[in-house]
Amino acid sequence: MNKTHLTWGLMALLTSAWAGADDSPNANRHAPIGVMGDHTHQQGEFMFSYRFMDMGMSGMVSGTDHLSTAEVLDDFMMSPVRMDMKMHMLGFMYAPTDRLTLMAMLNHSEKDMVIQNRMGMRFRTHSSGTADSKIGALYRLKNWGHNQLHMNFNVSVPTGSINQRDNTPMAENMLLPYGMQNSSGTYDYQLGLTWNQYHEGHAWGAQLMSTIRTGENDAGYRLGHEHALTIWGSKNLSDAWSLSGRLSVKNKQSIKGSDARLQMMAMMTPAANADFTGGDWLDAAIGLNYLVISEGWFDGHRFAFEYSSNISQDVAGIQMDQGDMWTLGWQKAF
Ligand SMILES: [Cu+2]
Repeated sequence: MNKTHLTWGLMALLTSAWAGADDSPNANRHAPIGVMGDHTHQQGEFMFSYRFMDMGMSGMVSGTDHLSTAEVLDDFMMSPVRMDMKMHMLGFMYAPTDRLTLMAMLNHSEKDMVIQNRMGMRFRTHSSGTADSKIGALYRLKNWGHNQLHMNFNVSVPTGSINQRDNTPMAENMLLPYGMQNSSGTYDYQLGLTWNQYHEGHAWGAQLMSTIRTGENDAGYRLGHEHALTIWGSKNLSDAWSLSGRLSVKNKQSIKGSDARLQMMAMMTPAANADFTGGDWLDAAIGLNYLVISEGWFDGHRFAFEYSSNISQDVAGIQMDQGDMWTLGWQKAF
């Protein structure tokens, strides 16, 4: 064997090893579970997913400053104390071609808010039901080296309700404030750009996503547009396990217009003020991805966990402290 043969042989071996490593199933081929529309599929593939998100907020902020309940009660008759939001998300993806992946998502939300009034009395309001649904497409723009760039386009259909009510000490069956509703009440468009860089032992990714709301809902307002950037990195612990870190920045505008039915309540609690809904948030998250690699029935199933915490925030008016969120997910492609 001469040098040329050896070189070609080595190159072939390296290429197949590299290609093998790159194509072989491994946990960090998917972004942290809190990221949506992070990956595309091969022609003919489809995928089911389920996510459970739980977000816990407690305390109030004004701009960047934390406020005590007593401070809020200096200006308002009632102050939110705690809020818990749970979301169940059922997802479906299908790729008619290598370039195009279609997706759909159904959501169910449950929200609880504990409120305190000036007399020191606390009460709880609850809302639950179908939230807004999403249909969309991911279009693969470019692959080069270890990189992939794709575009995201989603339409959010207002299948949720902007008329959630509950009993309170003031009145029975009262309309709940904006944050307790589970719909925008409008058709919203999401436009995004997603970059992934895959290596054998680690991966990088970033996603830019804008949510543009259209028109005005039946109650005479529309939620603020949102712009978000998230950047993540993940490291394989083995083929099956990967560890991830992620940073997200989000800018949200305040509600345009207001719900006339909340006019009285807006004077009583900051939660019912439409101008107190915008802001900037920076969150950091850590996550764990697990891909089952076995001969058994669970082969190819993915399980993932992510815990996210607010690092800094600058909000319009007086709002709830962003707090912590965790996400649990399952995914399986066929
Ligand atoms: Cu998928």
